[in-house]
Order: sequence, then structure tokens, then C-alpha cells
Amino acid sequence: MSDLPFSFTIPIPHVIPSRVDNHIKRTLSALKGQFLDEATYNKMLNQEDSLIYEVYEIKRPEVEGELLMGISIVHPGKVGNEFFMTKGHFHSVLDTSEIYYTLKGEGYMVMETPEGETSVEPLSPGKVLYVPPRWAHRSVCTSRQEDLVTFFAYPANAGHDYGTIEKTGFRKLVVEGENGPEIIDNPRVK
Ligand code: PAN
Ligand code: ZN
Repeated sequence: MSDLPFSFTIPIPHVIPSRVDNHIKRTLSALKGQFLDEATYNKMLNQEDSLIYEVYEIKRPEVEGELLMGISIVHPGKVGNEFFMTKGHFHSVLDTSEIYYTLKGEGYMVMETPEGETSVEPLSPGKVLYVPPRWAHRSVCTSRQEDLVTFFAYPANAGHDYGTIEKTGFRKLVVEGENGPEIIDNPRVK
């Protein structure tokens, strides 16, 4: 991999970066156990393993000092009344942070610390969100028809710990309420 400076473009409104080294697609089956309404989840999965989100990564060596960048696209939709979302994770190197810049769509970043402190920040175009070290993070798309598109950058040595969150899920969930999206406590987390 070259150590020379480089640039790339994120064209608006198309948003697929002009340079992509890896394209990850995550479907409903990757989110097993995460949506509260398991019966609806299973019914939907039996019909189709639909695409929920995609990540376009720009690769760099995964060492301290480097940054990993990319575009995350969460498609609109719901399982029962819970909006489509990413798996979410802690960074394996817990003391690493991340920057998200929202390009398109509406949604939330659901976050929590290992001690159980929570934060749910709205995302909308133009908003920069800073995820401090130690905070697990998951993006949720609440747009009816539009994708939630974010640009992210984080230390290349951070790594991803999905297992801790997979056990019980995040403490906060984003669901469709009577007057739009609502943030509720996850009854599975005691
Ligand atoms: C992002 C996320 C991306 C997909 O690059 O990896 O939005 O979410 P999951 O990794 O939770 O499936 C990031 O936060 N990297 O650290
Ligand atoms: Zn991250």
C-alpha cells in the first residue's frame, strides 16, 4: 500500500466514493437476536434475507497512526416497529474514538459505555458526530424512503468487538411511535 498522500471524492447525491477497496453488505440474517420483535424478524427472514446496510471502505494498514475511512449506508425499513440499523460494536481497542459526518437521510446514533451510560444523538445531513473513546455505537435509519448515509473515520488499529453487544443488545432502541421515532429502553437489558 502506498504511503503517498491521496484524495478521493464522495459525489452528492450518489455518495459512492470514487475509491473503494472493500464493499461490505449486511443482510437481515447478520442481525439475528438484535431486533426486539423476534417473530416478525423470523417471518421476514423466511421471506427474504434483505439487504439492511452497506459499507464502502478505503483500506489502510491497520496500525496505530493510520485512519480508516468509509461510507456507511443504512437502508430504510423496519422489523416490526423497530427501524433498520447496523449491528453496532465497541472498538476492540476501547480507548479509540470515531467521527461520523451525515451526508444524507435521517436517523440516530445509539451509544453506550461498558458502565451502562447511554446517549442517542440525532443524525441529519451536515451533522458531525463525535463518538468518544469507550462508547459502543450503532447507526439507525429513520427515513421513510431515503438511505441514512454517513462518512466515518477512526483509528486503523481500533478493531471491532461485536460480541459484547450481541449478548443483550444496546440499552436503547429506536422504534416507530405515534408521532414519529421514539427512543425506548431495551427490556432485554436488566
Ligand atoms: C463503521 C461501522 C459501519 C457498520 O465503519 O463499521 O457503520 O457498522 P457495524 O460495523 O456495526 O456493522 C465503524 O463504526 N467502524 O468502526
Ligand atoms: Zn466504530
